Amino acid sequence: MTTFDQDTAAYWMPFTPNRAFKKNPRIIAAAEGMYYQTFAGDRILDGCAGLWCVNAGHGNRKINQAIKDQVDRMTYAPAFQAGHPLAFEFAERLVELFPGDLNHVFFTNSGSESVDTALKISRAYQKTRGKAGKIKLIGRERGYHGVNFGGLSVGGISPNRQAFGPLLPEVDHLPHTHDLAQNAFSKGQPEQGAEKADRLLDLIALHGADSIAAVIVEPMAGSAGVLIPPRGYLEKLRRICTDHDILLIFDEVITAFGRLGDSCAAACFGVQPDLITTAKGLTNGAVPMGAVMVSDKVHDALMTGPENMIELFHGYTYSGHPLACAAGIAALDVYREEGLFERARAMAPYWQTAIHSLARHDSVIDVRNLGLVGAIELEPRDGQPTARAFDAYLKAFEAGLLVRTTADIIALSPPLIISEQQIDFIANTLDDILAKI
Ligand code: PXG
Repeated sequence: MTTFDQDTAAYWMPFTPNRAFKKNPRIIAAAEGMYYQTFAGDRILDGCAGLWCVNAGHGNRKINQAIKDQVDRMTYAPAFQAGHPLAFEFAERLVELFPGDLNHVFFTNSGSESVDTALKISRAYQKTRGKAGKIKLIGRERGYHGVNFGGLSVGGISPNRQAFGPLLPEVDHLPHTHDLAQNAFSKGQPEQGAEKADRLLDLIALHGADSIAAVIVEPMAGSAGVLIPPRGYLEKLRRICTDHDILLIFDEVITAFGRLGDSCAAACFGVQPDLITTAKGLTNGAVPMGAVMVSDKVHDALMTGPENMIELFHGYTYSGHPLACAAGIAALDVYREEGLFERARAMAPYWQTAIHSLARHDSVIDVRNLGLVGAIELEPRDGQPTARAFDAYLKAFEAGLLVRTTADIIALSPPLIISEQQIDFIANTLDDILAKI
């Protein structure tokens, strides 16, 4: 196909204003390395690593080859009551990469499924050790944990929730940590706000620790517009959870696999959760897959009862799918061989300087960054929330740069293979656009 002349009516696009999009579709024809290509032959620099997933860049040869080889060997093996070698191999490789005693892996097919799996494992854990009353799940305002009912219930982005109630009962939320009055234009982790973790103590006082199974947070919130944890905040959450016998789940669908310059945010911040949810960079986005990393404590508590009985009545037809495992093992090889986590860490200071140069524009009310993540928050236009950022999005696309916007925030998360020149291109392109909007 060298042009796009398809009828667009049948495809109901996710998280997209369908009617507006179909009047003016933006269609991507191909992708390689840092770039997309349109049918007109224009190159577009990918400022978002797909949707935060293509950490090693598009079309990595080694990952593609691994998938092709596996296609010829076996494209499916039953996930229940039988296995295939790649799922075991991939799990072993993942365990090596994650810190502490996260020594067990439950495979899913997406971030949303990883989250619902982690929430279910948390409740099952509490029940199996005789704490059947510990059922409440605590999320956070502005949290994004995917779109299934569990993740939606602990999530805190109101438009995502409003049409779909009632959601899960027995859920409560911590306040978010975003505080422009105190922390605007912070470089890296903001200084102020660790005490927001103390609100968990209020929820414990309100509900009783005996009723709470788990707390789930994104260590760095991505979808809600890149909210960087204040210094000391995650450490405090960990301490409170430990003190009150509550599981701590880090949702690392975005932050795992190098985004912050380490294997995951838990390693980056030196804070050890009991479970970690992942997806996206797990396979470099090449084949859909998610994985929940589970600690010895939680896993071992569930490995009880008669040995011929299923320990956890949960799983998916495509858990540990052979093509996804092949892609994932190759992705881990590429991350290691190309030193991409270290590369992200090494590039982070250059990235920080480049994107903070955009602070000079009047419409910019905050610039924030961590690892290879950045956000530029714009003053909303009077009576037209989101319009200014979407204008920037469209102008950037025309100028050959793909960014993400959420509300009036431009979010950036390029593939970890980005060069200094390409960082300059992002900063210069946005600089021109911000001068005009
Ligand atoms: N948890 C977190 C923290 C996420 O960021 C999910 C769960 C759900 O993953 P799935 O694979 O079910 O989509 C996500 C997904 C964006 C953007 O641009 C972010 C996500 C997805 C699409 C776009 O901010 N995060």
